[in-house]
Amino acid sequence: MERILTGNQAIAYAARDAGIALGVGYPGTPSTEILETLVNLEDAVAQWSPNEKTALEVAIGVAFGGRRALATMKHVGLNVAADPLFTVSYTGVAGGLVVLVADDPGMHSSQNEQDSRHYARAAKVPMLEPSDSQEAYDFTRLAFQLSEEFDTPVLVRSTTRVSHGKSIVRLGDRVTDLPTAQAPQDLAKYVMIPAFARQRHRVVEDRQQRLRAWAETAEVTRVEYRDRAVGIITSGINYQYVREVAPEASVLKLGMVYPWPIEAMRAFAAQVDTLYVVEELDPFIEEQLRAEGIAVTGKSRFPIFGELSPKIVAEGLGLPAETAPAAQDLPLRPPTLCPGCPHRGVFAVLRKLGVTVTGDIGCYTLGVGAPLSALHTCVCMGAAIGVAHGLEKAGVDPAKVVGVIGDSTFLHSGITGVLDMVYNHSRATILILDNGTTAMTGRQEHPGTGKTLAGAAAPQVDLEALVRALGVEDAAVVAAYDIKAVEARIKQSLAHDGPSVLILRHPCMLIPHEAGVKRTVNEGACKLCGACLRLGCPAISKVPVEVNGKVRHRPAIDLLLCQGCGVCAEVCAFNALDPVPDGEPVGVA
Ligand SMILES: Cc1ncc(C[n+]2csc(CCOP(=O)(O)OP(=O)(O)O)c2C)c(N)n1
Repeated sequence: MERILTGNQAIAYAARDAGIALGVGYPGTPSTEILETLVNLEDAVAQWSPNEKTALEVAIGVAFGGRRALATMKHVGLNVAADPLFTVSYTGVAGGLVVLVADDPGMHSSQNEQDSRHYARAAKVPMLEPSDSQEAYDFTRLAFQLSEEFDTPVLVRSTTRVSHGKSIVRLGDRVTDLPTAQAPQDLAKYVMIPAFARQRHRVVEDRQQRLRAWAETAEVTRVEYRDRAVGIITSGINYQYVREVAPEASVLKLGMVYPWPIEAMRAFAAQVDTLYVVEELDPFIEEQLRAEGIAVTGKSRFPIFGELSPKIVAEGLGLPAETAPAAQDLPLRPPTLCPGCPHRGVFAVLRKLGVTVTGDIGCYTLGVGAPLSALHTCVCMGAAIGVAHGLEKAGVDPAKVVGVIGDSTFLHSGITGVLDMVYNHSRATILILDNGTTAMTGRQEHPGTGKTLAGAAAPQVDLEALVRALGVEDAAVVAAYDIKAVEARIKQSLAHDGPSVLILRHPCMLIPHEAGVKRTVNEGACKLCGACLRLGCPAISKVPVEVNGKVRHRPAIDLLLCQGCGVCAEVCAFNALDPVPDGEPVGVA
């Protein structure tokens, strides 16, 4: 059967067809749609975990139990899951274990552009890298086979273009003969105390050699000889760029990017006059070739930053750049909070209070941008709490520092940060911006939403009770749109001599809802002060008006965009934002 699928969809089909017992992960662009696809496939079971570490541990349990499991995450998620990854490399598996990691070169939606290939080397696990949706399907299925054959977890690395690009996929037969679960019995294999782990390390090193030997002659190590003046070693999406701009060049396409098939690379190098490595991000393959004494051109011609493209590859190979489609000069469209976003008013309050805001990863990171301009740090998921605590230890006045973190991020990795605050007598004030979803990645469920990935009812964690159970006495829930109450409660917490956690609650605007009372500008009352414009609401635009010979700006509200949150009316000191009566025609008012 053939279908047009994204790489992510193809991975989901492959996992289902390989007979997995479970797909498990935590959302993160560009990996999120894998589990969202999987959960809707017949006979497939998929679930979100609170974070990538727990996801991988659940997948490890499935694999220890003799069944196949897929764990999915974005590149930074693999940092969170790294602890179990390095040791499951030692234990190996019973059922196949595949860890799908999706990298984001160019940082379309990430806080760094780490190259996950280093994890394969560091954890000593094989890594496959598909270059289109068909390979995403085939390599995922192959990964399960290799996992069982070599008794190892297998990493499959995707990147944004492979995950989100679409191409035709021929689906294979589904595995129907599924093994029954077995509880693990082999202590020396599954209990990693030093005495056993020392033995397992030897097994891992031996496995590395066997995997390398496999890669030397594997079908996924593909040599394509054409004109031998130029030879290119490449993998993943870069293979497509190379074929597009240098169709005459000879190519060695690596399907397994670790362990490297070094003899195949050496043999290829000997057959071509000039050897290039075309790889995104780090010189991972290039450095290995150099270490083996193989002359190669790589990062001196291709950037270490960002994504490659046909144009960049053409230029690096010294080919006329016109052979590649021209890059479009599109206008920049900086991301912004949605109209009606419950985070907006909170940032208006924080800006007004003039506090230092330690931020976190989520829609609320957009509080950094003008005109809100009220976020001062952002490191990784959960860091808002530790960084606020650390600023206090550095000597910054805790009455002038506020940490902000979303509900999904708090449950992912914020709980231990609050525990640390309580344990070490921090006075920091933390705001949990609870919009009832994981909005940034497209509105996924989490343990605070009361629903599973499959849409079934689930126990809903009570954030306030959780925070109190951690030992926070100054904890409260405040309605996020009520910005006067938000301001008053934040001030109270800043003055409190101990750790404080406020849960600012209103559902995300992406959750289906009825709009509130929309607003329109009362031109007679408006004093052109700009307070509403400084909210940065996409529904409010600036209209130039002439006043006493000077150009000033009057707000105008697009009633199609307005969600009726009322925050603009709350910040207006002149009551100039009138409610629009029900049934009034919408348009720009
Ligand atoms: C370790 C890690 N995993 C996943 C992601 C992807 N990601 C970015 S923000 C976010 C969560 C956002 O949800 P929430 O904290 O509730 O804030 P919201 O976007 O809803 O405001 C996720 C999962 C990431 N950046 N880092």
